[in-house]
Amino acid sequence: MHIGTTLSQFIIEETRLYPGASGDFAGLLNDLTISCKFIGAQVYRGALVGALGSAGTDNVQGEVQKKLDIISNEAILKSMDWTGHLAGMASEEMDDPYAIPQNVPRGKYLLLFDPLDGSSNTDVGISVGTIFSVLKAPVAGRDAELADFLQPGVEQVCAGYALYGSSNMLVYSTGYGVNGFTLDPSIGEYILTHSQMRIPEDTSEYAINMSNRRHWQKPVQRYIDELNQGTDGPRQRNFNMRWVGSMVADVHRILCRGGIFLYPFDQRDPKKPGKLRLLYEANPMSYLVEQAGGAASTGTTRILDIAPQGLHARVPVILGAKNEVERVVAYHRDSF
Ligand code: AHM
Ligand code: MG
Repeated sequence: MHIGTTLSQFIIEETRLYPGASGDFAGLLNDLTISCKFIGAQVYRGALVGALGSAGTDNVQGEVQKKLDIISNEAILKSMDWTGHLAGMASEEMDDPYAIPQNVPRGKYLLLFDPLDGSSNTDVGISVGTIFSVLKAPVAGRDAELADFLQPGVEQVCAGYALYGSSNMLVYSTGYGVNGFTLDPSIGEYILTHSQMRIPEDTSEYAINMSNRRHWQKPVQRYIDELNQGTDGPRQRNFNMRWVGSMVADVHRILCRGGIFLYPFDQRDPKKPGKLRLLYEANPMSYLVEQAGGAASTGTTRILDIAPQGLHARVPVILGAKNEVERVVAYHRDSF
């Protein structure tokens, strides 16, 4: 049996596209995949290793932390902080950036991550994942400062996620399209299985938490209401809805078979213009979606152009099939 292209081989071959690459980035990505294998193993063993349930603590967002949130966060910190590739790390689960240990050289990259996205789904056997974003440190070789992380998404040098679903999959992009790898547990390697993933410009499938309808602004209400009217409404065809409640799984479905995902502006809490966080959820997913031929907007602004206001800033997210995202943007334009 032919083994296929391993992720390690793919990373090294892709790095050769960058003249003068030192190998630092390839090392960083390889080390990160080790934590994705570890986290996946903990998620799949679940109750067998006592990993389910709440940890009894809150994170900076005021959300209850699951045991797996903390396990996953620690796994990434520990598999990355010794490598010498990073000047700092930031995570959904930590108020402030994580400082690299004193005895380790400071590298030239910054790693931002949501260690376990969709963790409210861990106790009920539903897919979850890890989201990551890599930036260049403005000054290599010194400790990263908070301001160093506040770069717009267009500056990302790599973005991706690991999905702990029916398989453990690693999907990422460095700006040459989006490729997906499936973990072969029998050999412990991610193997290239989804080459150059593309999102069709049109779709008949959407993802949104409908229970929030009353909190949305008019343009999103109009868009979703029209989809729901199906053949009886202005779109004159039926649309199907899916909502996993794990962004990684919802975005993965869109990369595999198309669709549009919305976690729009929400009028519940003026301090939170959306639920999802810009730096480690919206930006990496928007980068992947654009690399796959889709679009990503808040409704009024391209997500990758936003200047971040803080490490845990939240933004409205509308991403996926280009023509559908453009339609939602046009509805916003019409109404303001
Ligand atoms: P988390 O990072 O705390 O898991 O929150 C983010 C998740 C996304 O994965 C998902 O799209 C969204 O929250 C679901 O929110 P809701 O429960 O409001 O439908
Ligand atoms: Mg999340």
